[in-house]
Amino acid sequence: MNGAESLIRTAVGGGVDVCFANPGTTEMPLVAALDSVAGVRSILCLFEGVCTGAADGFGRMADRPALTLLHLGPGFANGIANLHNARRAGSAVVNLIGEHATWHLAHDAPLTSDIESLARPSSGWLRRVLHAGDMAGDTAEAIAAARQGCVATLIAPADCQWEAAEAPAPPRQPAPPTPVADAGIAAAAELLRGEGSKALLLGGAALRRRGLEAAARVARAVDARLVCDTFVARLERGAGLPTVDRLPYFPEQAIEFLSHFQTLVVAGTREPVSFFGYEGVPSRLTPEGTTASVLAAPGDDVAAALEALADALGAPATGHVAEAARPSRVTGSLAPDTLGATLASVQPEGAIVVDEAATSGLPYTLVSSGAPPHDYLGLTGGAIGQGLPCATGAAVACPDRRVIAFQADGSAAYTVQALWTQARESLDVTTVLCSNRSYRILQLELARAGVAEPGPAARSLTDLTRPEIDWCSLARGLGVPATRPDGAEELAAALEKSFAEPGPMLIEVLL
Ligand SMILES: Cc1ncc(C[n+]2csc(CCOP(=O)(O)OP(=O)(O)O)c2C)c(N)n1
Ligand SMILES: [Mg+2]
Repeated sequence: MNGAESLIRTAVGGGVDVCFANPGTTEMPLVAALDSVAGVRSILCLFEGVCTGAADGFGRMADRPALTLLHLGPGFANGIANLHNARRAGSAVVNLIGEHATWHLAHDAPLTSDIESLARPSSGWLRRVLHAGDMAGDTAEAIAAARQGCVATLIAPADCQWEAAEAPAPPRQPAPPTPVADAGIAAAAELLRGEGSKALLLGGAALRRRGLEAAARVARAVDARLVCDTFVARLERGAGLPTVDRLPYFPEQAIEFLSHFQTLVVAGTREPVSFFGYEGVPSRLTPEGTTASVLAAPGDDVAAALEALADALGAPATGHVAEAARPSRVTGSLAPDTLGATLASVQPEGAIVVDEAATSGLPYTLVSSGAPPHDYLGLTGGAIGQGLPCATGAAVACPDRRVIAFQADGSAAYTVQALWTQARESLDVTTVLCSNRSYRILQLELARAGVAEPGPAARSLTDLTRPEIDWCSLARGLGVPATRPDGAEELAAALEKSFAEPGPMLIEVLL
């Protein structure tokens, strides 16, 4: 057995069975090991940002890591933006980065770079393998670290891959989430028993069924609203689940929204801050008159904390669930509101909705709380180009469910190669491509910045015409069938056709 084989065997033994890869020369022993050791599905992605975004989507849906296999510093660097999103999501990911043979490094060959410096900011765990014999143990540690909800990065020099190694390492037990102390539960209960209107701001595991059900009990006991961050890693929502309102994106609106609450208890996330700093607008979104208190931070056992809080408040056994009905079908021309209502009116039970629809997606979230139960995945780190890769990984994790990539056009252009992987792997992904032919959000930001009449540069830098992107041709060229419906009825028919057929499809919605 060589080092590469000991790594793959360790991965298989640790329950890791998918590798999103874009390899090069320094990863050849690992590529060979993916054949000589059974148990890992190798999936080629044509850009490293697709590998990392897919691993993020896989981690969010499978609650265990996939591997990425990336080529030296430059290959890894191409994947950083989506690792940034994965880090913000608390996703389990294990990156394997091939590196020059240890004795070759001193010669400063063209692809040599400081991989640690590139990897540190997005990696919660980072290590360089020093000997082939360490490969297995280092891999087991990387997997255990990732399972705690982090991006773990292992730099594997080529000679450590090809030299002889020992047996694979047994799985290491990941550390469990930190329990919230009784005093913290009691303090939150005390606060929530007080006067005034209340909200719970939820994130992380609080947005999964168990956490949500406990939060809904608390909400019912003290008449509180349930709120989540604007961009969530994974929210279980829909009929039968508690309704959770999204914090508005723009800080003025978020502050106004929160000003309706005297008490804000934060569980599974951090106190909210503005996405950007704007002149004269506070960074911290909690208004002056609101008392915020953190019950459970990310990494804490938030579901158990919410259950304990519900019990401490003597809450009823169940909370309220969504009362909204699924919207009925709409007719008419396609705009964000008719698009959102149409999608919510036909999405199948158990859908996984990956929302990188940006400005076109807002109406959907407002009308879909009564849709059949589904998972909703957001752009946690704000680095665009995440949606199509994330949908790809989610589809690999959940082959029995339909994935809906609800996707803005500008963001799609970063990582459109994901469509090819969806075609090659026959993944059940329906991409709803919101073609507004602009960086619409940046046009709104220009207006917010007081630029009433954008000049030619500002217009050119926020506009996606000249030429207009033909998304249907692009998709077909990458092996994905595509259609451009005209009006809401045709859109509903195209969606239903895609949901009924296996494999990917792209539906271009001209807005
Ligand atoms: C990696 C990365 N590069 C650039 C940006 C800046 N940025 C934010 S939104 C945006 C344009 C989004 O346009 P689109 O995806 O078409 O959505 P729309 O605003 O049109 O709804 C850009 C370039 C970013 N957030 N992340
Ligand atoms: Mg756009």
